Amino acid sequence: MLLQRVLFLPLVTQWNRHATQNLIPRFPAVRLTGFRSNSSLPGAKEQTLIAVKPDGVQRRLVGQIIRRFEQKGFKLVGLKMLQVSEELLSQHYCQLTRKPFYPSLVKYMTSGPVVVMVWEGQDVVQSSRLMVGPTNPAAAPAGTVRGDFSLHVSRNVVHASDSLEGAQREIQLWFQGKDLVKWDCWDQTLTCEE
Ligand code: DAT
Ligand code: MG
Repeated sequence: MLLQRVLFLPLVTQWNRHATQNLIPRFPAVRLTGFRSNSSLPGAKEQTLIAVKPDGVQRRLVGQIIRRFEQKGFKLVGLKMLQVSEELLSQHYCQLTRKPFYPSLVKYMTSGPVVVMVWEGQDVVQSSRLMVGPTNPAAAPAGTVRGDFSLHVSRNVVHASDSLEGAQREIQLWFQGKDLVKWDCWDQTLTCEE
């Protein structure tokens, strides 16, 4: 019992402080003590672009995909739903525009809305590629999004940036800086060692 109090009381107190701060935004922000930031870790502030493609949205997979990234411990800092234009798509897939499958890729990606997100966290670019799985779902292991939810490369449910540079480029393409939210996850010291 004593151990429980020692372990959990500071956490609950910390949560209450954050909850109170969020619920009463008109109060001046108070610098919270005892809540260590892990932002100095290399890769800790990495961000990546994840998009649920039109087939994923139509199949109501958005929630399940978000859940996987939340469960892993990543932080959602941007989210929107939109109908993609061919212009935006051609910038997003600028390296693929000469591929023979590009016209059908455009048709598929503009066939309905997409849900685009920016996730942040330690090594999020590489980790999310592993979570999403290889481009061809036939080669994607069970447990990956593509392995669990898709059959064919032309309908592979989700996009994930493939490199840090690619992620930065794609995030700037899809989001304005003001649309990304800076916030502290109260449990960040539980998901990552300082
Ligand atoms: P990834 O989405 O894994 O980064 P990519 O960037 O090479 O893969 O290709 C972008 C998308 O283009 C991919 O998710 C699905 C589509 N695509 C790629 N290769 C294809 C192919 N051979 N036939 C049909 N669509 C393809
Ligand atoms: Mg790619």
